[in-house]
Amino acid sequence: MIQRPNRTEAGLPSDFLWGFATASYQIEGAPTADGRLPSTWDTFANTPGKVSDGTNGDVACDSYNRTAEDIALLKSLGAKAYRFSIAWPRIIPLGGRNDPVSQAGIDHYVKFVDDLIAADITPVVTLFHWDLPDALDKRYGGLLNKDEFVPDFLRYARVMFEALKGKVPYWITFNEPFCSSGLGYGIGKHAPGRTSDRSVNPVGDSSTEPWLAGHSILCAHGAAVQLYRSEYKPQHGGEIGITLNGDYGYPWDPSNPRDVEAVERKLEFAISWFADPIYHGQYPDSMRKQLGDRLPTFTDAEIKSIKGSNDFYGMNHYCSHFIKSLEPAPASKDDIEGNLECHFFDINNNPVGEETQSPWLRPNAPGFRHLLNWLSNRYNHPKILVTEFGTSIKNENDLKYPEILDDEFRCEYFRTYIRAMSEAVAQDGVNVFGALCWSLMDNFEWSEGYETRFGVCYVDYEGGQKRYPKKSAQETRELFEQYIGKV
Ligand code: PNW
Repeated sequence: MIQRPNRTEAGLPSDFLWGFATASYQIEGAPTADGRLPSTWDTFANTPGKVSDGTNGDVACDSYNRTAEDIALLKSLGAKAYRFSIAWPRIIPLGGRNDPVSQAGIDHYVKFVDDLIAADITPVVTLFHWDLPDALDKRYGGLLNKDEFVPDFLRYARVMFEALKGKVPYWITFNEPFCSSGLGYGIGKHAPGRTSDRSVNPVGDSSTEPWLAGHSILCAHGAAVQLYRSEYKPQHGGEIGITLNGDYGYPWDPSNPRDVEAVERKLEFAISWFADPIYHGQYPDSMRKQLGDRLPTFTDAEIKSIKGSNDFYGMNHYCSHFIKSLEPAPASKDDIEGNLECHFFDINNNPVGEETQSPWLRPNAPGFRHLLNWLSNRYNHPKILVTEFGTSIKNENDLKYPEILDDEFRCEYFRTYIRAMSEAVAQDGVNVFGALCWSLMDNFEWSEGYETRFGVCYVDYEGGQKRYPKKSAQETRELFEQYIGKV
């Protein structure tokens, strides 16, 4: 660990970049505007039984038609940065490298970025936040077909690098490849919903497909970074990286060495699956050992483009679990997590945190600081941009306006998490240079639809999508302002 003078217990640098995050399919609506065609998420959400409340992103927050309103909202909340994603099906509706581009779609995002800059808000742009053009899935199997997917993604990336050159200081190639691969092709909870579980989907093979999908993403990321660095960065500057999700783990039984070991394996299966090739040039040994040749291998050219491809580490982090090793390892049941189980309670029945509306999320702020240190140590102290953190609240959706604006639980989440991050920076020397709260506003929460809210602003879906800042919108601003400039 890098030693820093312990000038303060908790603080963030004076140029710290803070703000809010969203993603195209979750907020935009307008599914056919400017020539947009369906993404795999449109198809998935419109398949009965896939989204718990039977909804889809057809209207969502209607942000495609409310860009000025959203920028004014960000401004009123004091945000310095905004992370949003571009919808590939708006840029190249059919998706492929020989398919036509939609100039209207491109113009929309160019204007949006220009308007953000004019409002003095730094754009943080994600190229792929899960809305793959459905035509590519139908044409060749999407992420499963690396040789087709990589050149198609590269063409899309080039169109956006060209359109936004000189305007975007932080590019993110992919959001959470673990979710695209593991949830999309392993358990089938996300688009395209493929899995070996025949009660969920008649097609898919969870014993191989997640690793193929993940491999395609890594190769496409490497190729896009190589393109950016050779043709855009020299003249236009800007940094590029990938966003990886990762929750922290504690041993379910700290006195059991198998559980202690399983914690490391859990972090490797969730995070190092992608981060090890990027920082160390190969998949983690624990994954190779368990998966054998079900885990693909890189060609020399691929790994050359992937190793060293992060200018910064994009970190999404929400929560922690207690980790229980599965013994003996069942044939393939829990491959995706690494032959282990994640629990909310430890061996003595202590909860990791309080219940929320999300079946996978219980807040535990110390885990955030632990994970920041784990990443910093394993990957040689990278610059970290926290691209998402936040929480849902149990039964928040039962509340009506104006009571719903009093989101004390979310305020407490941000109080403890921003404090933990500020301690990691000030006391442990972890190099975090920015943090974006998930989310600017309530939105389409994937397979949980609109019943689960993550916004610091309430969206009235029955009242014309009007946005109202909750208490946490003010609280996050005060918290960042309190810590910024203190190291
Ligand atoms: C992330 N899970 O998704 C995404 O990047 C956001 O789009 C999303 O809205 C946010 O976190 C809150 O969920 C996840 O089931 C979705 O473990 C589901 C899971 C994890 C992350």
